[in-house]
Amino acid sequence: MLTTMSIKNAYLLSVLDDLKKKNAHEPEFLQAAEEVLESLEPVVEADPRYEAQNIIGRIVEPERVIMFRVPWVDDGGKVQVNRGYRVQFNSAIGPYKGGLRFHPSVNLSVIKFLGFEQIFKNSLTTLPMGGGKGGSDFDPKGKSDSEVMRFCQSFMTELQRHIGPDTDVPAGDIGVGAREIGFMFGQYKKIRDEFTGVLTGKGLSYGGSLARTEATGFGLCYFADAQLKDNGKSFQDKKVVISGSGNVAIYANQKCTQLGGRVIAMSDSNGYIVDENGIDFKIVKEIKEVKRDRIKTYLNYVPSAKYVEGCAGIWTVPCDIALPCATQNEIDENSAKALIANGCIGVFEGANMPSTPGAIAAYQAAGILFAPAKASNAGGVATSGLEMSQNSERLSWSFDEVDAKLKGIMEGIYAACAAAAEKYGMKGNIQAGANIAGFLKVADAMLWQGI
Ligand code: NDP
Ligand code: 2IT
Repeated sequence: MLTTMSIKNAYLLSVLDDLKKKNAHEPEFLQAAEEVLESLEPVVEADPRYEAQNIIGRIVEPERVIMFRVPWVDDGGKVQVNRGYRVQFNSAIGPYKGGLRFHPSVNLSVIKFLGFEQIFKNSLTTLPMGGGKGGSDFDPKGKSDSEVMRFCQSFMTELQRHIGPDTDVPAGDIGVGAREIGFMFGQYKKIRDEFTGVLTGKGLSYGGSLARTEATGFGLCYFADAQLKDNGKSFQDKKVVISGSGNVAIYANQKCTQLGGRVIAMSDSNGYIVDENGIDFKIVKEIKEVKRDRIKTYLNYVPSAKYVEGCAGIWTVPCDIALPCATQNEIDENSAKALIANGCIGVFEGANMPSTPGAIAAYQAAGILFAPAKASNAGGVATSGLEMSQNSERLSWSFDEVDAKLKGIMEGIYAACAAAAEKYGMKGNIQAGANIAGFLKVADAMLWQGI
């Protein structure tokens, strides 16, 4: 999997070598770490303090990993057990912050890759948030609301002792939305007897922020729009393919349609739909948020649309712009080459690490635009940061106020990534710029705080 290896710096190579020995069974984590370390080569060579203080060796090691048993009773009275995780990766610039993922594919490697990425993403937002991530191999799909509630209560019964509004503030991710956050918040409050902003993505009636639901998808499009404009392009009249049909995908559809694009394909893990007239995000919202149904039922609303079984084929649908918003490694080298051959001008990542190293190499070789997840999907956690601010001052801001702050943050992240790339001799390489800009603030804080 790690095919892009080009690090020459001896210090970075020794850290990477050690990391591979210690984490040999964590391919996703190694993939995420190697991608960042590669970008940091010029930074480490320019400032000897990072090696002298072993900042890189420290930043790749989580401050704390918590793994726990989550027992619960299903509707048939049978006792089930899942595994829960919280990886508290780095608290140099603020309390640990990052989502919880409930999906059968969750394991320690997946949670560590997500937690590691979150360190740099949260730094890029400019808000005071450290990096963390958690979740479980529990699958909410096909479970009743009562089963989901009992699972969430059991999960929080253990997690509550490790988190707090100034310690660690989880939120949603795949399989964790408003329903799950509500059940977990209720359980935290019961056990701790505290009404605090311990989770973000809360319902509006109990401390949630307006625009948090839309924030990741909207933020992705604000970022893409800034990058397109900087390159003399825009969403106007562009054909857009969006993978996934969950929280990020739905609101990416809404915003890029507002910006003049036409979304012609969306997917779930079973397959994808194609509607050349443009997919109405409101129908997808109804299918996914209200009915919790499959994307193929879009054909009941729009019989002229097409459904294709299997999700990977979505990248063969000719488009101008690709917004991967489902999961990690969903675009491999072949899919990237298919996108490029069909004339795609840019890939802007909504999901975390959706492009394999081979796919990224293909984008670079073709010279198309590429926005890396830790920059382009930072709008969700940035708005979580705004939710924390509102909770702290016990006030709530209007939708337009939050949305305007989100837009400003995303434009600022694009500018910071572009500036860092240029400063370190890689003008236009937003991937390297994101890693460098995200790293510098955290590393500086670590230097100030001592060992
Ligand atoms: P949701 O659970 O709301 O939706 C996930 C979507 O992706 C569903 O359509 C799901 O299909 C699809 N999907 C999940 N796993 C796979 C898979 N293995 N193969 C194919 N499709 C899959 O999650 P989100 O929209 O919240 O998250 C999507 C991505 O965005 C993730 O990578 C997440 O980490 C990232 N992200 C989320 C943020 C947020 O605020 N929510 C913030 C930043 C990043 P199905 O229903 O069939 O499983
Ligand atoms: O990957 C992510 O940035 C998220 N799932 C959002 C995290 C958050 O704390 O809002």
